[in-house]
Amino acid sequence: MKICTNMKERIEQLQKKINQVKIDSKETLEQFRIQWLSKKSELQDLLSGIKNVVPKERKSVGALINKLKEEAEEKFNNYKEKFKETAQTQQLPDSYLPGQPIQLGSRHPLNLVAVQINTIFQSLGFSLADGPEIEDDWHNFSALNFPPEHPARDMQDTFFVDDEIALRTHTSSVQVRLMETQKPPMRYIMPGRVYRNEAISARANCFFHQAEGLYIDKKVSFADLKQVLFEFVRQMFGAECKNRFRPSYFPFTEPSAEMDISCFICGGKGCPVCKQSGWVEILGCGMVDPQVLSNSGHDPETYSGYAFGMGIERITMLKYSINDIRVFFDNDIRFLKQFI
Ligand code: 2NL
Repeated sequence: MKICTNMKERIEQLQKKINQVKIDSKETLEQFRIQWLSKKSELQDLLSGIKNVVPKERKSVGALINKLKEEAEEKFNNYKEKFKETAQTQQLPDSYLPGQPIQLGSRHPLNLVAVQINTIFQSLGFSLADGPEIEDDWHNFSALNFPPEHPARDMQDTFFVDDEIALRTHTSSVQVRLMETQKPPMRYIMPGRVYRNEAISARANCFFHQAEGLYIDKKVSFADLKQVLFEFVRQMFGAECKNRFRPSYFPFTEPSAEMDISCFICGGKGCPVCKQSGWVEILGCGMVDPQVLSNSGHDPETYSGYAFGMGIERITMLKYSINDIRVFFDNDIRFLKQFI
């Protein structure tokens, strides 16, 4: 009899306990299943203890335990259903929600200007060319008429890998490679990165970018060179832009010249950008030296050619009024995002 009262009390206690269990997640639901519905649960324990109940009471006590078990199962199934539903609704994407905007990058200003230079010269019949950034002495210096004692051959000015190999100091090395392998007429524009062993400042970096052009054919003249460069300036800086040529010197061209354009900041009146002169230098050029032609396998009696070279950073700084070359390489997003 005592056992029976104990059993009923225990059943009531368990019922209270089961009712009090809070289920608010899949995890707490699983805990509930283990605690109340598994083979090791207290309810199962209770059922196995039924043999100790006096036979008279066994039926009613058994019914109470079974009822409790059913209640626990019902509670479990209800929550199981509930979590299934919410899991399903969470999985379904709401097709009416606006999409997440994709953050767009922007083009680097040097790339914008390089592509613009390429496009202009391509419209004038030039083809794009490319070449190695690590060069041998022949292609970077000797073939281009650099005398053995030229300062550019010094460790102070050039990054050498060993006696024979260096990081190219200009894209002319690629032009030499083209001349060695192609037959005239040839007309190439060659943009690329070049390296100089210089202290980094607002005006100089240890690497920068050049675009160089080369045209070799029979009867190429300085007048042809001027005409192509006039058209480049017209398309790049506008028809109102004036220009002038000044004599200059490069080891690989003869005669050589530098081209200035009227300062588009002040319109030629004088300002800090043009250092009050009204003119800004944009490129160097000249007729390919006959020695350079024969160095690369062409008879200077039959062929002539012109070449020009410009710094892409310089053109970009002029175009966008940028006064410090280092901003191109800082990768500061506040600078870069201004260019679309
Ligand atoms: C400058 C001047 C120049 C060249 C580059 C060249 C190439 C060959 C033969 C002859 Cl293969 N010349 N290139 C000619 C004149 C000037 O660059 O101030 N560049 C930034």
